[in-house]
Amino acid sequence: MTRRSFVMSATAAVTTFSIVKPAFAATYKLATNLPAGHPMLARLQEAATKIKADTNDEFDIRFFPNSQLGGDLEVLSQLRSGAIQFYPLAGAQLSNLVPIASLNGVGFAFNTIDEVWKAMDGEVGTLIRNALTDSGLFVFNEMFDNGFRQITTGSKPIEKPGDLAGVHIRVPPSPLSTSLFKAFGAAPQSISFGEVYTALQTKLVDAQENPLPLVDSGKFYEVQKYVSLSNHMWDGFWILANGAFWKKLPPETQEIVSKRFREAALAERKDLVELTGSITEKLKAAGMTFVEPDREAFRSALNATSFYADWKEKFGAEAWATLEKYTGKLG
Ligand code: X2X
Repeated sequence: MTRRSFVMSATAAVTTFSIVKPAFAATYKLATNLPAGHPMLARLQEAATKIKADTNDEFDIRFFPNSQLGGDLEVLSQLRSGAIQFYPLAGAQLSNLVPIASLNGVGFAFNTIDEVWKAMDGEVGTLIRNALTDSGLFVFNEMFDNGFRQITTGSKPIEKPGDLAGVHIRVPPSPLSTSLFKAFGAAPQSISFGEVYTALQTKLVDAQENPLPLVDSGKFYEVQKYVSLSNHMWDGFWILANGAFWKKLPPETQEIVSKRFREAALAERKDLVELTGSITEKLKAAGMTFVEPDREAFRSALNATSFYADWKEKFGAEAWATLEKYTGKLG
């Protein structure tokens, strides 16, 4: 072997050894129906930057916000088929695949965010996470906060239950949300989040309901006039991964991603509590009128319908009892 061929084979060996990429090295897709400016996106992007650093720039997550890849349920199919790898999604939309996923969304179940996290980091969360896992998805432990949902309208404020009669209101594609507003005599229309602004602008609907951070980041203040602080439902986001993709990742990589997503979820929960005050002022400055409706009147109006009895039957007595451990008797 000549000196020259020895040097060439040694160089080749070194080069081959040094550029062997770990099996998981790739760019992965995370899609979301949330607007780019939402606090959850900011925390997830922060986590993605840390994950990339923790994995020597090998594990790269590319974001597709604003429903770029399609409607809420369309993208859920893309996650299940493996076309995308990550998808933060609320229990409302997930209930189309796993009905129990909207258990936490029962009308007026929770009064405070502390009650919510006791339940969602407790037995209610476990019940839902297990059911989502049984559907083949990988579900990260900690939920992100979406917040308590408020009603916004274009033409008139909602101050008492009767004000909802006949109101064309957008709800997420969720049987529970549709039934809640039907119970108040409204005309709910389930529309994917990415199409809400246009539906309001074109007056296809006159109202929608979402937490204030989404009224802000969705720019709904441009197409709505009133905010009724109904707190009629709490919902959050599960961070989902395609099950097959997740299983193939090395355990140390799974731990890095889980750790960074956990940190992001806990930070985002704090963000939303801190932001609510400043967002209220921003929306008022943008011309929105806030009203404090009589929530007890809404709760007793709902009690007078079969809403709670119907959903107790649909979710099942065991799940309902688990929820009531945290909310007290419902209905
Ligand atoms: O669709 C909605 O309204 C949203 C973004 O709040 C949810 O994902 C439930």
